Amino acid sequence: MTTLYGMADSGNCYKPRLLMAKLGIPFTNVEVSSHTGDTRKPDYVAKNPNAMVPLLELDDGRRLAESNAILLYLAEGTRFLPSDRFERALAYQWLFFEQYSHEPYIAVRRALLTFPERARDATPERLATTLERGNKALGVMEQRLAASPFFAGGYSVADIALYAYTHDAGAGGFDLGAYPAVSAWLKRVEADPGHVPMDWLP
Ligand SMILES: N[C@@H](CCC(=O)N[C@@H](CS)C(=O)NCC(=O)O)C(=O)O
Repeated sequence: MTTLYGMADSGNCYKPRLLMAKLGIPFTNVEVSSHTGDTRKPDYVAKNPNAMVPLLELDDGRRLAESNAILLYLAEGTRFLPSDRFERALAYQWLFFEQYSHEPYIAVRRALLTFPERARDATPERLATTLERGNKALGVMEQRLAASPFFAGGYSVADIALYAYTHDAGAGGFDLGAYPAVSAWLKRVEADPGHVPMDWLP
């Protein structure tokens, strides 16, 4: 059976869990947590030299890292990857945006404020930078979602990737009330059939 190495409270790991739940793909979940240092232990690093979760392991033993690459692999041939060439490129655009302009600020600020082992990194400068850049990312999303119900045509991997940390941005000190189009989109994502919350496990 497919195995997902992941962390329960990681948005990056929630992305493949959410998509596999929606697609009805059975999988075994193996908790490998950075809180306990398990992501850096030799037996796990032998599987993923980048020492991070999520990691998808297929039945035949092949492994795939990077949450958005895993989403694209799982979504192939499904409604979650647009068939139109331009909409598919838009989905890629928003996946890259998520990793470069969103996750490093919105997810990291949440980790700095809520993960005990990250508390020493939560300097005033780091908190200020992540707040400013995270709000910039939310502003970009607000502009897109004021004009379009989803990021790339219909509901797609782009929405899953951006939902993962945006829905819990409040834990990182972001005020989602200032972003009405983003808030309305969160509800649309949650209303899509088969949605499961972040703490869902198979
Ligand atoms: N770009 C990677 C980022 C993954 C990532 O940041 N994973 C964190 C958990 S959310 C991790 O494994 N950290 C390991 C550690 O800090 O030891 C992805 O999208 O999969």
